[in-house]
Amino acid sequence: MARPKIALIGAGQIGGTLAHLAAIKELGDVILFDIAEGTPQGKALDIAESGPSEGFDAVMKGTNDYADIAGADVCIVTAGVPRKPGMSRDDLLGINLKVMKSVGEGIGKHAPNAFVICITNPLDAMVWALQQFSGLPVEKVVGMAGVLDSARFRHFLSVEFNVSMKDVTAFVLGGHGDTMVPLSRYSTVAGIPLPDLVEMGWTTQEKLDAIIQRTRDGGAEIVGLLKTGSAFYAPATSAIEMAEAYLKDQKRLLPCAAYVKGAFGLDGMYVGVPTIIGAGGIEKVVDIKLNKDEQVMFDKSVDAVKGLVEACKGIDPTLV
Ligand code: A3D
Repeated sequence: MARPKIALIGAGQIGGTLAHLAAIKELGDVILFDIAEGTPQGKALDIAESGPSEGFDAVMKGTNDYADIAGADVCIVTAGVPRKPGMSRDDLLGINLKVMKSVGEGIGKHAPNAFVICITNPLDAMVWALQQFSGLPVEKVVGMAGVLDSARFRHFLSVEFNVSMKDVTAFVLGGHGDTMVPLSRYSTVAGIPLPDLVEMGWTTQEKLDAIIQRTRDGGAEIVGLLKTGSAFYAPATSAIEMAEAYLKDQKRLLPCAAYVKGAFGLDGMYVGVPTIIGAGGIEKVVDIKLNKDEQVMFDKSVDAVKGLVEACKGIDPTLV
């Protein structure tokens, strides 16, 4: 059977890391696309030359031509600009919306059957625009944010509890911004929910609150340290986890920015919710029960995403 084809739209920090991970994990042949001439070709060749040592045979190709993504099974989109210190994700909206238009049209024309994972910020608005510009079905276009935000939460919790990250599960829902919603009740150490761990004296509510805030600020913390761009290793790993769930029909239950109509009382919008990813793309949105406080936080986050979507419509009236 032919190897799956993975198209990476954007060959910057995350795009290059995605290509390297896809090669090492032998997920398929990789096409790296970028408008910058030489960058995708150089990165693809560099990664291909790691093949003999690493022991993978996947084809790595860099291109500036959308025709090369033809027939891709998965497209992962990082094209656009990242934020710099002092910027919010929302400051990227105007410039990255224009990028989503050209990327969406390129994918719609050349890879209409792909499962598309958007990473470009501001995430929830960009994945919504990308779906419209591409014309692909909503269950095949999804945003990566919840896996990363939950991974950050899990990392901080595993350090606090001094337990393996493997045993820490966590859910972060809502929009990928300052209003994201880390859900303590649905986050556990080997099935023991965080509120129970506070009662058991494993940590204090104050420490847990600080970890939740650090999770919300996780992206900014790294931007502040790097100074020249934003996080790329963990974002790439998170998107690869989603791509693998699709390619291997794993039916993973992962928090993603998915199109939600009906569940959570929403009337058709992209926002971070628990989803099941398998060969059908987003096969299910898992409509978990929120308590009153969680609902208030989720609603606030939904409103923030709606504000960004309205701003997009103001910039590009073809979006509905
Ligand atoms: P960067 O290293 O700058 O790479 C972006 C690449 O996009 C560059 O190589 C550009 O040449 C290329 N590009 C620009 N315009 C186009 C275009 N029209 N078509 C094709 N390629 C184009 O950035 P990065 O890889 O660090 O980050 C990429 C995006 O991911 C940014 O918007 C970040 O804000 C976002 N990001 C999201 C998360 C989430 O969790 C959602 C995390 C980290 C970064």
